[in-house]
Amino acid sequence: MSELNNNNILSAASHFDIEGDIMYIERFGSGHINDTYRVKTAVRSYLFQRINDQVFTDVAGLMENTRVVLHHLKQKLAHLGREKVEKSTLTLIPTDEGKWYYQDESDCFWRMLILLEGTKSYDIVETEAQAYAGGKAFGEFQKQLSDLEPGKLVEILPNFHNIDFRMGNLRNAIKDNVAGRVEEVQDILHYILQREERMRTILWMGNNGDLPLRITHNDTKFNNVLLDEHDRVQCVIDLDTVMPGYVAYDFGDAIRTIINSAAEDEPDTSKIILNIPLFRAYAQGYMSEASVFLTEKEMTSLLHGVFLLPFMQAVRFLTDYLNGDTYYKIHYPTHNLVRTRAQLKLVQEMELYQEELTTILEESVHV
Ligand code: NDG
Repeated sequence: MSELNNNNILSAASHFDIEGDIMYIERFGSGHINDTYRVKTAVRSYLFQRINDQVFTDVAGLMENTRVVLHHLKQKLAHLGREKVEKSTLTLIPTDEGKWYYQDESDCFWRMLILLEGTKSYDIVETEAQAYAGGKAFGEFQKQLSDLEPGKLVEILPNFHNIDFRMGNLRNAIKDNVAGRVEEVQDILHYILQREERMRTILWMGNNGDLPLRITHNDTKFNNVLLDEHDRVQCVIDLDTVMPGYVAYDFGDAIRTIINSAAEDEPDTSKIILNIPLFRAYAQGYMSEASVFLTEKEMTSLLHGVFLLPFMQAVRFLTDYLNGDTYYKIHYPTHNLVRTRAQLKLVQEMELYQEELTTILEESVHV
């Protein structure tokens, strides 16, 4: 996507029905896909985003999904009153033509949301209370959407968590070798291929009819939960990938960030160790909401998700590295390689603690 200057951003922002004159606009957040800004007016703050239309090629479908999901969530919470609803769910601001996104002259796509003041998000979880809150937030999110017909949403990124699809992309990247980097990653490829078969369990269970398709979030990094000043859940954010999926994907992706004592892209892999108490706290928080709707087989699938998601994330980072870094935003040339190694270290650690993780999950179902 093209570089933006302040005039482009300001001019796009002026097409939305916001309250008050714009005082300033600044970069915001640490997302890898969209460009995000905070727009401050004399009245309040807004979150303003340029949607990455190379990733989300169907922007109209994406925004319609968001609208349907938000409408459903807001209806579920309506009994709590308007103020609470606005604090606990995202609110889209329409354009002055009454649309949910604006397409500018350079074909950039923009959307505006209310920025929830006084909230915090964490890239690394610090306390068990936060981990529990995160589990509860995503469990509740799935529960609230469990009566929304999956067919009401477009599968906005088809095969998003399908490991066969991701391995296929990796194989294509190896074959094309556009950046000439295949030779230097032989050890990693070997490690990945050794584990490929085992990582197909969820896909296999799903294809067998053992797992119901539900509406899932599909990007349950811990920093996609906003907490209030007392570390209570306030709102689940980043609804771009909400679509039909299996609950184990959400569980595994959350654990990927919760259990890791270091950042997703920690270059020193010796710092990547598992924080087991945080795993237990997340699992308990999740089960406190989800145990009422999960089937037995879904419960057994959760552990497979815990292994699969860091593995799949490594496959995706590595694929992007081999393709010359065209998907994720990177901050230095080997960033995707460093991210790959960090995710695989997590898989390795999880393998060491598999028995403990299994026991904790079994126990948290019965708390
Ligand atoms: C982005 C990705 C998400 C991935 C994460 C890694 C999309 C749309 O980065 O899948 O897990 O930090 O690809 N989102 O949020």
